[in-house]
Amino acid sequence: MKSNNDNKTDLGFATRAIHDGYDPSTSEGALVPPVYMTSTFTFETAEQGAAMFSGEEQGHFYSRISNPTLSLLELRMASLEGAEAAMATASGMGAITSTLWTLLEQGDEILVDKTLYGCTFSFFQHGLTKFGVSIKHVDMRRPENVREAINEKTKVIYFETPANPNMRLVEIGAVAQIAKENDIITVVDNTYATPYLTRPISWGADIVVHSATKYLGGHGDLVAGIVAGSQEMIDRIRLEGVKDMTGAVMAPLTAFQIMRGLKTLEIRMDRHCSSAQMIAKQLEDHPAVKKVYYPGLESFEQYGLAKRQMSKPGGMIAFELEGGISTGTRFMNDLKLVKRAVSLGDVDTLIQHPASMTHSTYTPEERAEHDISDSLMRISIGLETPEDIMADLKSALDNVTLDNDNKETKVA
Ligand code: 3LM
Repeated sequence: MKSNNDNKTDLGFATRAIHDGYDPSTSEGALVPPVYMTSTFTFETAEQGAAMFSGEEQGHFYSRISNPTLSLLELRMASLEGAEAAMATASGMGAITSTLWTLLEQGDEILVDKTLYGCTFSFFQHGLTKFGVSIKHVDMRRPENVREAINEKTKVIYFETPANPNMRLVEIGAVAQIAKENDIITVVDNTYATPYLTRPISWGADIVVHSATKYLGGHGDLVAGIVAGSQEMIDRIRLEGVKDMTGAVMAPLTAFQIMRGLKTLEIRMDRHCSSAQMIAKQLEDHPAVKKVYYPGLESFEQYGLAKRQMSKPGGMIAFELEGGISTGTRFMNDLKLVKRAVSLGDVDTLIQHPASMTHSTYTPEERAEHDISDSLMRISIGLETPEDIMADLKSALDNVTLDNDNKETKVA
């Protein structure tokens, strides 16, 4: 298939996110690219149809395989990730499952980081294993653990950085180097960072997957995914994983919404990051808070790696309160502006409790083993006035401090 990133340029990130791959003169001068709301495409002749099916002739013929609106989004995502090509999918899980079902076979092993998004963990643990693929979890904060865990069955290494929900980072360059030496494919979930903050392919990763539901869309109004990588791999994922296995294709209108989101990705991320930095610091200084996990804090265990690998520390914060989860529940219920909801990367600030929500796919024992504490809370800092977000959090935290003080007085 033709590379969907043939027109690489030296233009900046935001410029490419706005303009790449589209010339208004090809669409009656329309500033915004048209949305091709069509499932199928007509052939001029029967021979042309046959040639397209055999791959002799390029072109769109059915929207489960390709569609011009999706192709433009794919070109832009490939450009932003620094990849040869990309594929748009129906969801982040659609991107992950389509990729891994393409890459893995019965008898293969996949090495995965210790902490993963709940449904990704479940797909590995309960999905892939049903088809004879074995899973090995390793703590990838230490790349040497990866080298030690590799065996002749290892075909794929998979991780998130920062990891959902505990913010642990993985050094992409070090792990990808070990993978290359052993002929293993590295797949990185770049949902938390987005290509504006981290570009895994530039560090040596082979494939990037995204939940585009999050920052790429950015407005909490769609579910979507992206895979980016070499042309050869994306062609395989398109024709094996998506076309024949998952059918997880994105709708044209969703592609249009994501392209609108991408136009403001850079400025949204700048604001997510600056607000999160301010809020993380103030959370850390509040007496009701036991621990904050945010890559922009000097107290963050992997602060040095965050500085090297991320251009900014992101919009996600994890933290624990003094008093554990019962206190956390009370705290969440006291919030007024901040919304109690899963998902992340939206313009609205969202808070959730991983152990009972996004990561309830892990058993309590698995959560303990995978460093997901029951008292961990996760907040996705939105684009509201940062002082308003902080004021809401502070007022709920002040109530926690009052409660804790009262408990201490009673015990005394
Ligand atoms: C969440 N996460 O609240 P979709 N990779 C990462 C993710 O965070 C997610 C996916 C993939 C959340 C969704 S929980 C029911 C809500 C790092 C999703 C999957 O298929 O687009 O949801 O992406 O953490």
